[in-house]
Amino acid sequence: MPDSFEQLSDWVERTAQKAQPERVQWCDGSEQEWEGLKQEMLKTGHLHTLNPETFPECYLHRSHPDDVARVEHLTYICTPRQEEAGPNNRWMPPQEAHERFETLFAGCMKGRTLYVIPYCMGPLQSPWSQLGVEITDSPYVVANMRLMTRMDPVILKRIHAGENFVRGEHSVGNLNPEQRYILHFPQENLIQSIGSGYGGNALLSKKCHSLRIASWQARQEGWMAEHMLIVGVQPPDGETYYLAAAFPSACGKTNLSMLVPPETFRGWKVWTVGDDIAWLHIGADGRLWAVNPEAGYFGVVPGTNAKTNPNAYQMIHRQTIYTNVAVTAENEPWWEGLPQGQPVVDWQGRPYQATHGPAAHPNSRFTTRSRLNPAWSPHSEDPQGVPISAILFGGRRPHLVPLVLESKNWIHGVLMGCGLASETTAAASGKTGVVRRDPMAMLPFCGYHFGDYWTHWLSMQDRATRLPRIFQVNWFRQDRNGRYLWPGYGENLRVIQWILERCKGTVPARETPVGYLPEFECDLNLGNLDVPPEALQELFFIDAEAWKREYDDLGNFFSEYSPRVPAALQEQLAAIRREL
Ligand code: OXD
Ligand code: MN
Repeated sequence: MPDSFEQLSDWVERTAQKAQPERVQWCDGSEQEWEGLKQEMLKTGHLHTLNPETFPECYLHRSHPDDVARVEHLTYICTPRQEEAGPNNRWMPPQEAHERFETLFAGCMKGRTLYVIPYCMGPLQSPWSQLGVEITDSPYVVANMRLMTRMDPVILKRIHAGENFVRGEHSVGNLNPEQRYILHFPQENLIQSIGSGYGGNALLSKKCHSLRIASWQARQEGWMAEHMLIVGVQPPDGETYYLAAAFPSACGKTNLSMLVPPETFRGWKVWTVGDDIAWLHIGADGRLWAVNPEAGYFGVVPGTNAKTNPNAYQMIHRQTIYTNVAVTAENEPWWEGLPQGQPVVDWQGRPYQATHGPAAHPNSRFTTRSRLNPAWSPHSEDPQGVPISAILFGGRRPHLVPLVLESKNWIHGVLMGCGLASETTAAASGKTGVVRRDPMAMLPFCGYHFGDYWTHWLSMQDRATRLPRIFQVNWFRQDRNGRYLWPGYGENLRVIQWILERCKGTVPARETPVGYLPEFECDLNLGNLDVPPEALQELFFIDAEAWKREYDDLGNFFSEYSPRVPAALQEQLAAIRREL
């Protein structure tokens, strides 16, 4: 594993010898570099300028139609022993993985530029930040990494001084899905990715480094790398409380992290620290402190508008890279869920026809710097991060799970996280709308055996003295006719207010076998909310028979991870099952 500048140079040279690019360019994230890249991409058609009057410095990128989402079936954890990766991961022995990659990588950059991207995850001054270097032949990747990570000349100086870094080798290859692999070698601090230019497969700093490799390191070192947003909520009395929330992909993490308080919440403020990934360390005070390793957003575009997410909507009107959205006659980006405008060109660049399907791809994305978010928290740059008072688990559950549920203790909270399940979305290739188990929203991202991961979660009890409370939320419960029972978006602050009150110990709760519920008639702030009483009844209804089936199913799911499922979780599950 290289840990010095000489070793970095050697690695770049060796990689260049294999890939045979026309030239090598070291990147530093500067404006000048961006100017050059942009001109080049505009010339080659990798980028298209959008309306400079209404969308200044915004560009559109169209990806290959077969390359629009993460590919879980082609993503591997490559450890010497299969049991290290666990049934939650696809596994390949390291040697075989290296050989497959080398074959596809040989000569793959002929006629192209090889870019070297040194980057930092986490605030530059943070003791918890990590360095990485990605080699890629995609200028689109460089353009995105410039927004999503901290690219700074100081990184090479730190590598010179001997600091370790994660290596990433990436090529879009020939974009053939049959020759696509996303390979992780946690023991080698190495990622190899070929055949895709899509975000999660190609921006190696994100899912590959900050979750799959980092979760492995976190377990060795006693911290946590999680698929969680980080948000600060400041009631009018002044003190800001920070929450971390794990929701599966495309379930509203970005919306919740930049929520705008509804009218009734005058004087409340919401601060975004992160919208996708949290690194959680135990502070000197025994609490969990969170940093967001990223410096930008790679958010889902469809559904974003002035009502659902006013901050994001405002933010993506400048300095944004759009991927796979449609375009209007005014050359403005367009997507489903935008109440105004008409698409004339679809995400594939064809004249728009309703019979072709959605105008924007359901997984179309925006990339932009987090500092452009009007709710951006200056604590995002705090080297220590922010202290976490509550952890939320949520997903798309049309039935069963109430609007909010509090766990009884840490073990019960971990069980809640294990029981997380959600409808699949367009963020990954495959069928959408199918409920699947996605413990802690980490199914696609945990770099090792889930049994060991749950043990690691439980072990936080022995390491930290003031752990956050754990809650489960569900904004997506539906009535018999498939209509959502809860308005969601800004109104979710009502639920968060209850969560904060519970953290402060200022409201009682109703105990049920599956957790604590608010007395919605008196403890949940429902002022000026247009939700009929029957809907509220249903939102909090605990169907004991359905929960029994849920826990039976969770028990079956656990048996896939046996014998590594911690006994404490099995016992907790059995106890709830008995009580039900
Ligand atoms: C993402 C994802 O892009 O989870 O954040 O797929
Ligand atoms: Mn995500």
